[in-house]
Amino acid sequence: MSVLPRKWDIFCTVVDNFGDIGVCWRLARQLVAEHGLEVRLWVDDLASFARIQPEIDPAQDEQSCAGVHIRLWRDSFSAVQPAEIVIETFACHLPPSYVEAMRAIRPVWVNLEYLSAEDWVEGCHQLPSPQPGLQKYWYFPGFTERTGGVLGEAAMRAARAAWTPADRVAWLKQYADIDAGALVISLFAYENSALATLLAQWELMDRPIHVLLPEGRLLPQARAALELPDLQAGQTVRRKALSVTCLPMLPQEDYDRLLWSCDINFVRGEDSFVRAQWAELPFVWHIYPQDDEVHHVKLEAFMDRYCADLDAISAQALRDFWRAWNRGEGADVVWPAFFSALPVLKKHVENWANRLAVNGDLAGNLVKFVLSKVE
Ligand code: TRH
Repeated sequence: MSVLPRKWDIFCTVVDNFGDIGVCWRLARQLVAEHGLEVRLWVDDLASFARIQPEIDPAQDEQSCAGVHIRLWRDSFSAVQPAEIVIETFACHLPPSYVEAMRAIRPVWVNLEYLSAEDWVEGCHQLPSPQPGLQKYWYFPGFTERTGGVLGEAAMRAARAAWTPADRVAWLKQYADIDAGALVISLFAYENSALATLLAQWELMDRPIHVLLPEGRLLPQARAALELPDLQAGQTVRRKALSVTCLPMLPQEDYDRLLWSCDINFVRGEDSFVRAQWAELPFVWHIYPQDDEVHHVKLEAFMDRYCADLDAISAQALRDFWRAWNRGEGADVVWPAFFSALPVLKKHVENWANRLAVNGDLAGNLVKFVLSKVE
């Protein structure tokens, strides 16, 4: 019987934003916490890392956090002994000297890819990708049992299940003074030209709306729409039914708690998108825009899967709102239908999360795959 090798290296380049390190950091921590592995995480941008995990010191080339050994991945990569398992994330190109050293010990080498709901993913998942003197494998996260699943730690799922309405109120209170009956919305997104008219629409709601806006790429447009050029983290602005509180960047685990505490979560990219699904509350996905517009195909692929067993009216409301938000126009026009669908969408996301859990989580599935490849 094969024995799971304990030493793992994970390589992460931060292309932009926080999703690359966000995914790698969760994976590394989970491999240590739930599988008892020794993980070295190589990252080329510690400053971005520190934004989601404040204990990280960007000035330290080597440090440990949550049991993970963290190393700054410099261009001038000095020779190290490769681990027994090597995870290259998002095709990030390992240092040539490291690959050379791998030839001597022939570790299991996996390229962990980006998450997509498209059908072709099932056909490519776990395929070998032969390299001179080495074997590499593709590994694809996804939403079906023929993919690697999505990241979802057992501890997070237990904490989410135990999160009570009282926890929610107490947690939110740290950041904002929120009316008891308000619809609370977290709003994490890229720049979006649909924002101004959507905020204007929310001002006119019968019910109070409280928006929690993480500081970042959407903030300049929020400042312009609210005519408050100095709006910054910690401040709240009120306009008729609408209140907007700008939040500081939260540590990653607190960002989960934010998602568990809102009525609707606007999320983006890859990692927050997955966490919103585990939060089991209605969400709106702003997909990472790509130059060749291929993101629209990916958006439709996810909506097809996600809406497959949703009633026609709620599915249309979701599709219309997500499309408008991703197009950057007309979200205000389709908001009323989306708002009406919220009770159904809440039940729906709970069922969806239960089904996701049946596929197993990405870290656990990856461990099983690696074990099957150990010679
Ligand atoms: O930041 P993102 O847009 O990340 C990415 C990158 O753009 C990447 O290059 C791209 O390939 C990928 O998307 C698809 O969105 P994402 O993936 O949601 O990552 C955000 C991370 O930031 C996530 O781990 C949650 C974390 N976060 C915090 O820890 N605290 C916060 O306050 C917020 C708002 C986010």
